[in-house]
Amino acid sequence: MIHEALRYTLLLPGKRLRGILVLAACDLLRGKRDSALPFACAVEMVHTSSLILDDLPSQDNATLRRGREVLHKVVGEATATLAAVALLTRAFGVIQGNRAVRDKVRNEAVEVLSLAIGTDGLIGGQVVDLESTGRELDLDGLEYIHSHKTGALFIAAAELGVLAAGGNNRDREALALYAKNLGLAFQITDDLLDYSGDPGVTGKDAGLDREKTTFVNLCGIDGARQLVDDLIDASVGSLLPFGKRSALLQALAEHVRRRDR
Ligand code: GRG
Repeated sequence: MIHEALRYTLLLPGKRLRGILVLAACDLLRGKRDSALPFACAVEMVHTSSLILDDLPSQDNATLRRGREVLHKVVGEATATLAAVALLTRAFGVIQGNRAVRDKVRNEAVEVLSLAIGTDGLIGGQVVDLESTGRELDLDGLEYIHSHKTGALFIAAAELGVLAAGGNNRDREALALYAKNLGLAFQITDDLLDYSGDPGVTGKDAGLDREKTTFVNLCGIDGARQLVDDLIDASVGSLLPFGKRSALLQALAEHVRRRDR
C-alpha cells in the first residue's frame, strides 16, 4: 500500500520540467547524461513530495492533480503524508547513490537540494503563503512567496545540472539566474492557468487561488502576461554566453511563455 502511494502521484504524467532542467543544464555544459539523471530523478521526487503535501486539506485542499484524484483522496491523509516524507527522504538516497559523480559533487548536491527545500526555500515560501491567505499582499510579498515556493526548486535543478557536468561558478551563476526568472515566470503562468485554464488540460483544479493574492488579481491578465514576457526575455538573456548550445534551454523558456498545461 505505501509503495503504491509513493508511485501514484510520482508516476502520473507530470511535465517533468524540473528534471528536464537538470538534464538540459548538464547537456549545455557537455556533461554526461548518466551523471545528471539521478539528480533529475531526485528533483522530481522532491517536487512530487511537495505537490502531495500542498494538496492536503490543511494546505491547498485540492481535489485534482496530474489529471487524477489527489493522493490523500485515494489513500487517506495519513498515508499520503507518509508517502510525501518517504519520497523526500528517498530523493537524498538517490543523490547519494549517484556513482557517476565524485563524492564532493554528491555532497554539494545534497546541500543545494536541502537548502532549496528548507525554511529559506519551498517550506519558507509555503509558510508565508499559508499565513497570507485572506490577507492583502503587495508585489514584493507575492514575489517572496513564489520565488521560494516555486523558484527555489528551479534554481536547485539548474545548479544540480551544473554540478553533474562539473561546470564552473560562472556557469552556475548564469544558469541559476536563468532558472530564477524562469521559475517566477512559470508561477505567473500557473496563476493565469488557475484563473482561466481548463482542468481537462492542466490536470488540476482551477480557481483554487480565488481567496489568495495572485499575479493575476494584482496586475490584471495583461499585466501578468507582460511580467511573463519580461521574465522569459531575462531568462533567455542569461543564456547568451552559451550561444547555440543553449537551444534546448531557450526552447524550455519559450514553452513556459506559451504553456496551456
Ligand atoms: C517538504 C518538499 C517539501 C515541501 C513542503 C508543501 C510545500 C512545502 C511547498 C509547496 C510547493 C509547491 C507545491 C509549489 C507550487 C509549485 C507549482 C507551480 C507546482 C505545479 O508544478 P507543475 O505544473 O506540476 O510543474 P507537474 O504536475 O507538471 O509536475
